[in-house]
Amino acid sequence: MQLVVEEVRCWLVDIPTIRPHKLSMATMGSQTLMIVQLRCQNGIQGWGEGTTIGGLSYGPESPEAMRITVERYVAPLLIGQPLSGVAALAEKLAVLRGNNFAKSAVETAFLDAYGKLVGLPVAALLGGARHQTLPALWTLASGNTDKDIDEARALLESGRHHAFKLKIGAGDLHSDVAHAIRIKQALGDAIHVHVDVNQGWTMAQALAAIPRLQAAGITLIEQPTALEDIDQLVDLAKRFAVTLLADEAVTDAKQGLALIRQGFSGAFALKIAKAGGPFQALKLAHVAEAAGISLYGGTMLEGTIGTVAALHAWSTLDLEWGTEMFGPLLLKDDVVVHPLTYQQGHLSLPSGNGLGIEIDEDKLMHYARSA
Ligand code: MUC
Ligand code: MG
Repeated sequence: MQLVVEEVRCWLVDIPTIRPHKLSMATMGSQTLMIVQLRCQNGIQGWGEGTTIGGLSYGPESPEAMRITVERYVAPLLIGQPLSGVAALAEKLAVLRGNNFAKSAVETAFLDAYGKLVGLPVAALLGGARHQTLPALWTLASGNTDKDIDEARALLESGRHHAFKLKIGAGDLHSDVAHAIRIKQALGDAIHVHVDVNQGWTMAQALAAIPRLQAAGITLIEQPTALEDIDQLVDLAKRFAVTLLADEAVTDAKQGLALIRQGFSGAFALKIAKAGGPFQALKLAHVAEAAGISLYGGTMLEGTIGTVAALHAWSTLDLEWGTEMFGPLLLKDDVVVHPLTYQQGHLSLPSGNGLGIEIDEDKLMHYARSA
């Protein structure tokens, strides 16, 4: 069946976070969602979302640039062209270099619309859901150890989350390590705690810190060194029993293959934004599976639209390290009618065709920037 896009619209939506979220490269007080709507023949609408962290602090695409990319460069390629599915869309988008975050928003909107056209959920277009719920951890990043411990204890008590990730790499090495160890000790052996350094360390710092984190029972060490220093990541993964998780260093299937060829033996963080959409992220996942690399479902702190898009893709996989699809919970509000269900450490895949979500257009207009 062919989907014909008639109009492409974008909005930039700013939503405050429930508390400051402190990462090595930025402290977030709000998140910008770049929302894409594909208006298609027969009244079908598809919705997508592109996000990043801290403007241009995380990657080379800002939300404003994603919007221009979609409006100026993607829309003319799509409008009026019958497309037989997500592979045909990928072929069209391949003429545009880079800009994977913007492409992810477009691929998501396309999958939503195409699912509505053929009467199937997005997961079915991507291979079929093998899981209706997925584990979802919470990220502690208030910038204060005691606050993080209180936050984790409250979440454990409520049952909403059973596992945590800590954002470190902004402070000095010894306080960061002490912070992680204190939290791990406070939560106990049974609770998975993983740290994300977001490239904050030199190799020497990583060599000093990782043995202490490993001894304290930290279960995953995410992207300790600079994304381009692949040899360091490969070396660290070989040296330590604790699993090294590649995040910024692995975006798409090609980069994954390059890392594997260099002998990387850790795990990969999948993100729809890094790869250029849910379909593209699965290409990386399949390369990793073939090489015996374990997987983790990552987020760019998307709201509900992007989180659900990723969830459809992750539901087709076995993710040894679970997911961090908690983005909507960090936001004070969202642009959907029904929030996602998080309970017992898990997030449920919504039912229905396409993404299975309903957009609240009043909220979208309320939060959208006027220019
Ligand atoms: C990242 O680098 O993993 C995911 C959770 C979070 O707090 O930040 C992101 C990005
Ligand atoms: Mg990360």
